[in-house]
Amino acid sequence: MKALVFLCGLIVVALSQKLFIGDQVLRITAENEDQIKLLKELQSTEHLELDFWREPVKPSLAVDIHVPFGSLQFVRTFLQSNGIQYHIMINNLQALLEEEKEEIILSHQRERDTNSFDYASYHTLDEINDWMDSLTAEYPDLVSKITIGTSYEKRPINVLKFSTGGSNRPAIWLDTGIHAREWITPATGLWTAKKIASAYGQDPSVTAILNKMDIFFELVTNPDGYTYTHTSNRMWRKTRSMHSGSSCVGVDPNRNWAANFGGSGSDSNPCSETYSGPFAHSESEVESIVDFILGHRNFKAMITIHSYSQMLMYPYGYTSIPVPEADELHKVAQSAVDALASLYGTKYTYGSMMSTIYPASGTTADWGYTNGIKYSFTFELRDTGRYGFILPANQIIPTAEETWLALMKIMEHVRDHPY
Ligand code: 0X9
Ligand code: ZN
Repeated sequence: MKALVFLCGLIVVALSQKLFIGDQVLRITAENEDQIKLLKELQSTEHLELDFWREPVKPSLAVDIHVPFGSLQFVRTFLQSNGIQYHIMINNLQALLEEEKEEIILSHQRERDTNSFDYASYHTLDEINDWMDSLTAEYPDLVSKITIGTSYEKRPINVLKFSTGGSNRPAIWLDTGIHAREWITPATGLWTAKKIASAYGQDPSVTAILNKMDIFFELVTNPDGYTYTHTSNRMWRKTRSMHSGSSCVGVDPNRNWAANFGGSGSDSNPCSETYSGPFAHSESEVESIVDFILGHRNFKAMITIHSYSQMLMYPYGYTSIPVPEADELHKVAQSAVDALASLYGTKYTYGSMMSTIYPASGTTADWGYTNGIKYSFTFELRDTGRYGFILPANQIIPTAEETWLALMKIMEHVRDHPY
């Protein structure tokens, strides 16, 4: 009987999930500005329902488009007739998602502690919350969980605090999972949080960081969106809030911060994937962090982790005017990406957000920087587009291991350069 109920449950979940049968992800290499312009026109053709995983910006940067099956013929003809080169990165998105699901079912087990936990698999929000409780129970003198707010759908916004004492020590902020579909980021976050906890008292460098500073780590920064990617639509990016005047759901939480809010690289259309929201900090997921960081008043670093593209970036994201500390931040980024590459040869590009990826306004790192947090960085983890947001689970641990080397370089620099 129990098995039958479980099976029915699975079928109900499966039926309520958005399907992507026959959808493709195309990689396009624009040869000149005219082609970029054409791609932008394509992007604004709403009825095609294209999802630009990587936007058209400049000819040197590849453009990745998730094309629904029904729009494929039009898009292919459009590209061919305009002489725009492309190739198929993902041939059938649904097939890749099925593989991902199978892997989750295979590895699924009720983990009782953070040692037997399967870090090489993707996990649901409930599993992550249970894991956080285990971690705090296993390292009671180092790790605690604080709730800094509530999401739109009333889920707690949890942050892990790593602290060896003192009062209001200088602090480092880390967040993963602000964009719902970027599953590799909370998966990397779990491994990283366990690493921090277990390395204290063992690894002299981590110990020296934690003897001077506190680390705050928000693993699932967009809990409603993350849940939605598990239950309904794997490709969801935004929050799940509703705003008057539109039936479209969600705000891009990486366009919602008060740092050139509403400027270039963000969209005022509520149906857009880069919708900035009705006003800055309209999203409680963003406002909770803002209130927490401003209330704390002693944050020295803010590191926000996204995927994909293999990049490490510092402010600004909305203007090409360099920040006064650009030389220092550039050197820190360089040493971090060098350390990262030393493990598996994974190559990262680095530089200001504006010059490395594309202009965007209202982002986390620009908010951190303009609020006095000099060491504000944005990571874009693996890969460069072969799998994009659907990075196979067997890459979780290698990704976390290499990212750790980069994070350590940044955190050591912050530790050794008090300001
Ligand atoms: O667009 C974003 O928010 C980030 N890329 S993602 O695919 N993870 O969504 C990049 C943000 C980098 N910042 C700026 N370009 N300003
Ligand atoms: Zn992102």
